[in-house]
Amino acid sequence: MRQNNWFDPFYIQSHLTEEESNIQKNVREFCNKELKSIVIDSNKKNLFDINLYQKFGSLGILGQTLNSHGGSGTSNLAYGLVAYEIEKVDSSYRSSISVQSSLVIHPINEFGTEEQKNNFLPDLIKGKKIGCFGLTESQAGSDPSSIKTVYKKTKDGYILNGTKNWITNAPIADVFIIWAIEEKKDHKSIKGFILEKNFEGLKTSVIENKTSLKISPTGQIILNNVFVPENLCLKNTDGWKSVFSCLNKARFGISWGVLGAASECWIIAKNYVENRIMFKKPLASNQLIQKKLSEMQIEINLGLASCLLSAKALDQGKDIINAISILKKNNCKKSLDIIRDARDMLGANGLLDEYHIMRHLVNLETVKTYEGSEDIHSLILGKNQTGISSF
Ligand code: TGC
Ligand code: FAD
Repeated sequence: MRQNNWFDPFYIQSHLTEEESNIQKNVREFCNKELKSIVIDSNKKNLFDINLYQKFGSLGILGQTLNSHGGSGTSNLAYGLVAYEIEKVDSSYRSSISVQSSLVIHPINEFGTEEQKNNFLPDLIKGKKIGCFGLTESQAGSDPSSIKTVYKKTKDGYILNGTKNWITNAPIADVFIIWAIEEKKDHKSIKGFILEKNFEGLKTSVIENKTSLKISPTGQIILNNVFVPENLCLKNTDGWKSVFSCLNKARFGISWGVLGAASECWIIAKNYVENRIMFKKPLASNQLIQKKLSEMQIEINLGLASCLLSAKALDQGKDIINAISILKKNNCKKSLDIIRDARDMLGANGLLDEYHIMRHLVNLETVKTYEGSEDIHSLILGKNQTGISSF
């Protein structure tokens, strides 16, 4: 009999190595066992269990592409597959991994000294320490070049002042990657610093009234004359492109992740319409319903096929900046459309917690916004095509 490969029409699975398949399978099992059972309650209570970080560490999925300091040394493709599996449960859990791996471990590994790597990476990779990445400020979201957090050089270090806003993990973090500028008459330079939670003058607060990504703790970081010793400056950064290199990594993972959320909602909707009898027949027997299912299948699989290509290119060391903007923009948009349709296909039941879809829908409003909003990625692509900046 002909094999029906409706779920994987492009044979994406056949492009994975045995190691990549095993990582995907292990993470899927972990999600089913440890995350699915707590997700609804955690979302209601705005609760992130910090012990999860050590579990992520034991699974080898923090800083997983590093092959030093305890990292698993996996491919970028495996990192994408992990994001895909975890976001099937909730974007908050994928966010926790994205921030730790791409926005904290990556800059320390890429721009840090050997001493900084030895001091911070092993605990971050094991999940014994939690990190956060402070770039955004209230007046500097899409345009980070407007940040006002400043550093001032002193004899043996730096003094930092400013307030970061909308920072994932700020309320639970041990390690803070902080981006700050120095404004002189004729130039403005950016530097990254590693701060720790017990530094004098560093405070955090929680954003409590967030209606999206509720499991993920988000907050402010208030820096009031914080002294940062010389040896905690990320010395090897090179202006804004170093900041953006962290964002590239996180955006790559997000592009896979949102397809996980969409895929989960697609299958929930498919199972539902196959069983729901309306007008004396299953909803799945109506053409309009099948059209929606086919559109979900098309967009998810086109997205996955493109993610696969971009992962392979990244693993070959190619520059995939344009692909990342295409995927971050398109996958978020298409996933939101798919999840909205899935919600619709469940009628009133689509509004209930136990069907998960509404939670994914509101989460993706965050994912569409952070790491470059949908329109910012259009502008990046427009600038790269025409050479004209329209920001
Ligand atoms: P622009 O003049 O375009 O660039 C300045 C320098 O940076 C280089 N560059 C890049 N390098 C590497 N990768 C990229 N993607 C790069 N994009 C730009 C560029 O070549 C230039 O280098 P050089 O050598 O010429 O100096 O800079 P701009 O100020 O005009 O920026 C434009 C824009 C809009 C693209 C940028 O500001 C942007 O991406 N804005 C969006 C902000 C954003 O994404 N923020 C994310 C905050 S972190 C976060 O949201 C975490 S979510 C946490 C979670 O996952 O849970
Ligand atoms: P704005 O920049 O004010 O944008 C508002 C709207 O205007 C958007 O639709 C945007 O597309 C549009 N717009 C902006 N400029 C233009 C233009 N030139 N032309 C046309 N349209 C434009 N940041 C961090 O640094 N670290 C984190 O860990 C982090 N975590 C986050 C977690 C959550 C839950 C959220 C919601 C945000 C997080 N952020 C984080 C911040 C995030 O990166 C910003 O919210 C994002 O960059 C957008 O900035 P903004 O919210 O200030 O929106």
